[in-house]
Amino acid sequence: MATKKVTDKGVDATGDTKNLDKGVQPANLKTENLAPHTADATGELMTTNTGLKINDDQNSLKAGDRGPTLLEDFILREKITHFDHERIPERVVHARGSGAHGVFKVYESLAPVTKALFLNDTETETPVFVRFSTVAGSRGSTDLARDVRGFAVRFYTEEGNFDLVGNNMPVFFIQDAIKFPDLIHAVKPEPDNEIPQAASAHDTFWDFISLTPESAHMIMWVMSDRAIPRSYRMMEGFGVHTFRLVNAEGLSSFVKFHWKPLLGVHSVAWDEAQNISGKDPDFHRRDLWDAIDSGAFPEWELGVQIVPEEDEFKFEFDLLDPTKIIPEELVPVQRVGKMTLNRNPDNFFAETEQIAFHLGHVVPGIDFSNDPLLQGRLFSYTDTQLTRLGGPNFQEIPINRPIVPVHNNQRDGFMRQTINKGKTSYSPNAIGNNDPRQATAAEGGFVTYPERISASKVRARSKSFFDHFSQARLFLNSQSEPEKNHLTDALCFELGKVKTVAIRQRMLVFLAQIDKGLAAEVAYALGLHIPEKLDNELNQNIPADADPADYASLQVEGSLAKSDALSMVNTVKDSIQTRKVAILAADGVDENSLNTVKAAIEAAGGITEVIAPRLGFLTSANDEKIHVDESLLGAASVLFDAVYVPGGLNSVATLEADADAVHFLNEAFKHCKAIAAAEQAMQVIEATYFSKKIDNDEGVIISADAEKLATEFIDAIKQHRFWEREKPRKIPA
Ligand code: HDE
Repeated sequence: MATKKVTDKGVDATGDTKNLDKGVQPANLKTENLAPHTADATGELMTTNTGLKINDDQNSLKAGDRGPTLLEDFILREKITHFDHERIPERVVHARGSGAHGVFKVYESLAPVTKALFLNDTETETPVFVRFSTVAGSRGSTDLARDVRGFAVRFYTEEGNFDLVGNNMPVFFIQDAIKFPDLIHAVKPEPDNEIPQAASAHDTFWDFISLTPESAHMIMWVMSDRAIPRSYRMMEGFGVHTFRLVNAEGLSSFVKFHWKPLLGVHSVAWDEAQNISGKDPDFHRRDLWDAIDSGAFPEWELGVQIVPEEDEFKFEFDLLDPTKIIPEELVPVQRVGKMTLNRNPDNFFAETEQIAFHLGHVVPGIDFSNDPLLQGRLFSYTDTQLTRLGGPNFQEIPINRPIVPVHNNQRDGFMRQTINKGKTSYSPNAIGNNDPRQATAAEGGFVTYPERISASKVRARSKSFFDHFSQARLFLNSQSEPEKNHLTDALCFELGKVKTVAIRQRMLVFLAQIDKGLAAEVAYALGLHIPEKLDNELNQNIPADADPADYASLQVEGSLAKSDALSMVNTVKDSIQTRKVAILAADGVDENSLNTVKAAIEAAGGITEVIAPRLGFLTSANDEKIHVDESLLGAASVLFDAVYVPGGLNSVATLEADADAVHFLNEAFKHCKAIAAAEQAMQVIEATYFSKKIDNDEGVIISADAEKLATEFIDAIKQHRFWEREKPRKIPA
């Protein structure tokens, strides 16, 4: 095995030069730490695992060239045996994911609230590894499933690993970890026929939800467009639970963690998501990889909402309840640092698959709250990883190693890598000078926050967790009209796939408690009436001997009617960085019309692809050759953010008659995307069904002046989508 050189400039820590011309990141402590475990076969001879050089890797050893294979063939046996054992179990949830390396830096010291060094020192660049994921689907499932996205960040700090294992939604379906297996069994494919894959639109999921009122708030998020992001790079992240920060004086405050993407929060349309799932199931994975590979590094700001300990009971919801947010209007999100993802993994399995996150990986200055969901998670992660990674030594896998030394008395087990010296593996010991010794707090030893607790042991849910609907209503009321329509359509779609009418009916009662208008719209689409309240059936999530009345949801009128932070309409719309623009063209295209707009989009950070009836080169009106990136056969409008048709009489005539080109435009219009055409290309637009609807549409730009068109087109792409097109509700294509 050849290991790579570590240098401080020019070559990154893995010795990889492929990104050098793309502003490559210098080596950091984690890339240095990975380097000795990285192999590069460039220019090397092939060997067996014992280092024996292999002379023939094409043929097995046989008794005569037409004879049987010999058991003696250790080269064949080694190769096949390894292959036979290549697979490990996928994650029981969040199986489908993509990862990347990066760095984090805090803007200003957070020493007043936490002693965590990586949040104190503005000079320290902390290496990170991030894994984004969907929850329900298997490893090979589509990226665009309607689902929550995992947003797990590992900080390799100088005090050990800190994992912030969050999601792209700030709340969760359930309030107690003991319900997690039920939730996941309900959403996963049904156990008799393993259908459907990566989808919540089926009976068992909605059966469970309809009986679990605490899921109301999360259901609003999952039915919103947040569940179908445009890109991992355009999602918010949330730690979900309330955590605890502790400063050097031992003073504690509560904290909610946020990630705010600098590109804004954007989603695709549901019809589009379903199409992307067919055209490119790796859409998000590819998008993340390509962005980092091209040097367009994704960035997020870390946000914190800090609540002083004495304000714990100041809110109308319980800070420990993971189905509640702290509205940003009540406690503003302070942006305290920035994370940049700047390096793709070298090997998906070794890094993205083998990373083992755990929210119990903390550093001094960060501690837990008593959120019962958080408390259960503290058990689950290591437990599941013991099976997934095959034993107790998975912390020695390179991606899981901290950048600081590890010393303790844990020993042996399958696949132990470390060769621990000495006679002692116990503490206290005198033979070995009592090493390794415990660290004092001053030396950085972790000391649990001495929270005072005096209570009886009970299996119970706190009454302060019983308001299930007011924040669901807050979310709904904070959505713009198009967002509300999408949410309603999502519910109609999902419940429409549910076969059992009683489940649909229970869901209508459930929804009516959030909003009668919403329930009425869904009831209409399902061809049902909203039944009278089904009191005793609604909340089955109660102990066997309890009086259901004691567990009835509290109907609280939240004091906040609306929170702007909950609507994606209010997100950042100031850039077209990495937005993909399709340029439809054919032989005879007007070069100036094509190149002026292409150059302007690229100068603004967008990506263009020329799409033509066939691959190879186009011949422009001036006989110049123009490279074609995709043919109309392979391309699809759903893989782009916007589309442009340049002029050129012959090109325009070809496209007008090409059904795929016209469909491309129709579909882009349906999905509310920015569309531009040179005036000369008007006849292509006229071949679409929407040509009569473009007069007042700010997202359709037609001009004879290529420069003016480029400027207006770029402004339109920044808007992301023109949802107002969806009036009355749907657009044909
Ligand atoms: Fe997880 N979760 N989870 N979860 N979770 C796992 O751990 C679990 C929850 C989250 O990219 C598993 O290594 C329980 C909330 C992410 O590798 C498992 C409960 C949030 C990932 C597990 C929850 C998350 C996981 C499966 C209820 C957002 C993927 C594989 C108490 C704050 C991490 C693994 C990655 C993965 C358990 C609820 C986020 C089984 C018991 C809430 C991002 O241990």
